[in-house]
Order: sequence, then structure tokens, then C-alpha cells
Amino acid sequence: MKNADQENIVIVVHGGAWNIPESLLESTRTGVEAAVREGWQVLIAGGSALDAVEAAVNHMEDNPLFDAGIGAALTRDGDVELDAIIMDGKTLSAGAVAGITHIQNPVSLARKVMEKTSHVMLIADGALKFAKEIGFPLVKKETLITDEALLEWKRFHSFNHTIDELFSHDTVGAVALDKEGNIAAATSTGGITAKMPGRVGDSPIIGSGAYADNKIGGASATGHGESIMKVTLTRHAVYLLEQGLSAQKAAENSLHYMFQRVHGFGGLILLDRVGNVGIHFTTTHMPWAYIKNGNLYSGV
Ligand code: SD4
Repeated sequence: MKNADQENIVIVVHGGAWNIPESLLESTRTGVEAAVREGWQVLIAGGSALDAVEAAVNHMEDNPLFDAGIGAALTRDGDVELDAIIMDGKTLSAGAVAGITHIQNPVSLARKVMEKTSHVMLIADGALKFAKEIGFPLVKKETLITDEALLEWKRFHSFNHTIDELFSHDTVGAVALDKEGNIAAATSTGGITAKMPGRVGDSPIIGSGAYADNKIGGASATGHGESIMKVTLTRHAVYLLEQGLSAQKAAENSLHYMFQRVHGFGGLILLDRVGNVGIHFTTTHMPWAYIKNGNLYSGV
């Protein structure tokens, strides 16, 4: 199924680094495979890396299995507060939203922030106001809350308990390289169950949840946000690429550094500027999938 146009394009996605129970292993793997196919279709149709990561992330935001869009983890007070980022490696432009509700596809609103404002990040009420101003589709909060998220919320009613156990986390992310050589990265999440109201994790923070630079590569992170932010994990990994490490080594070394320095766990997907893939996680599981040369690879 491979043709010349497919030589240089690659897309890689993840569905969150956490201790996934056996019963969910297969469905999360199927979920990331479906999402990566969605992004790949965009790339082979000649779409941009930005379009491809947005499409792949939208697919997982719409899938209630993942902690992004529908199925988001709930705050201590049982609310939905979503974070997302998208970054364009061509210009280093980025758009992000944090602490938002009523939006099923936060990564698409983040893209609007990048394209329609002079800012990088909008939060909470301001982001919602912007969404209304541009006619972005809004949904009822209840649409985003699943029975599974409510169950998790009941189990993890204190923030400290949540971050220690790193249990219910399935942030989503994607990194793509298009045929023009452009790299884009995106990440979207509901955060961590029972987080404090107003808590913003790493996902929407440039250089923490995602980073992309055509000249070097791109990355999307998942895991314990407070740790990821302290080491600016995706920028750290991209920096290692810049220093000459392979994509795989950069992913491994960055996560090792995060563990050594702040005792944090997580996962990374990485592409270098020519489409070599790096995937690593220090949690028990992280569903991932990528398509390169027309072939799909996946794992969990
Ligand atoms: C956060 N990094 O808000 C996110 C959680 C995550 O898979 O990655 N879950 O801290």
C-alpha cells in the first residue's frame, strides 16, 4: 500500500501513560490505532502536519475511553476542566487553552487561539468567551462526563492520593511530519482525577505538554503534570535531539532525567525532523501507535 508520497510522512500518537487495568488494554490500543489512521488519512490526502495532529487528537477527544474531551477526568468538585495545546514547528507558533469546559474538542479551540489571536494561551472564562465570539461549537458539561469518569472520581477524592497513585490518566497526544517537512505536535487532557479546581497541568504548557520545531523535531508528553512541568519534558527531549541523540534515546533519557530529578513518571512520543520515531514510558502502560511508510505499528 506504500507509494512515493508516503516516503517522508509519519504520524505517532499516544493515549496516556498510566497503570491501565488489564480490562482496558485492548480497547485503548484499538483507540490509538483508529486515531493514528485518522491522522494518516489527512497526511496522505496532502494535509498538513497541523491538520493531521488535530484530526488524530479530535478522534481521541471524541472517544470516551480517553481522558480528553468526552471522558475527561473530573476535578475535586466533580467539574470538567480541560487543557490542550497545538504547536506548529514551522513558525514555532502555538495555541493553548486551559481550565475550559463546554468544549468537546479543546485542541481545535487551541488551534483557533493560535490562528485567530495574538496570544498563545487563553484560560477558563476568557477562553469560553473567545469560543463564543468565533462561533465555536459548545456542548453541555454533562456531555463530557462519562459514568467511568464519575466512578474514578468517587475512588480518588483527594488530590494527594491521586498524584501518588498515578492511576486514572489517559491524556492524548500526536506528533506528525508532513510531506513539506513540517512538524506539528498536540496534546489534550482532562488532567488528573480529583485535581484541585483551577489546577493546570503540563499539557497546555509549551515545552512541557508538547513542543515542535521543524529544524529539530517534535514531542508530546503524558504523565504526572507537576513533574513534567518542572523539567519542561518535551523541550528537554527535543533539546536532546538537537544534541544528536536518536529519537528513541532522547525519549528514554528525558524520562530517566525526570525520574532522577523529580521522581516523576510519564511517557513521551517523539519524531525527529526526518521522521524517526521515539516512544518511551516509565508507567506500566501507554497506548501508542504510529504509521510510517504506510505501515501501522502499535503497542500498549
Ligand atoms: C496532567 N499530564 O494533567 C496530564 C495527565 C496525563 O495521562 O498525562 N494523563 O498532569
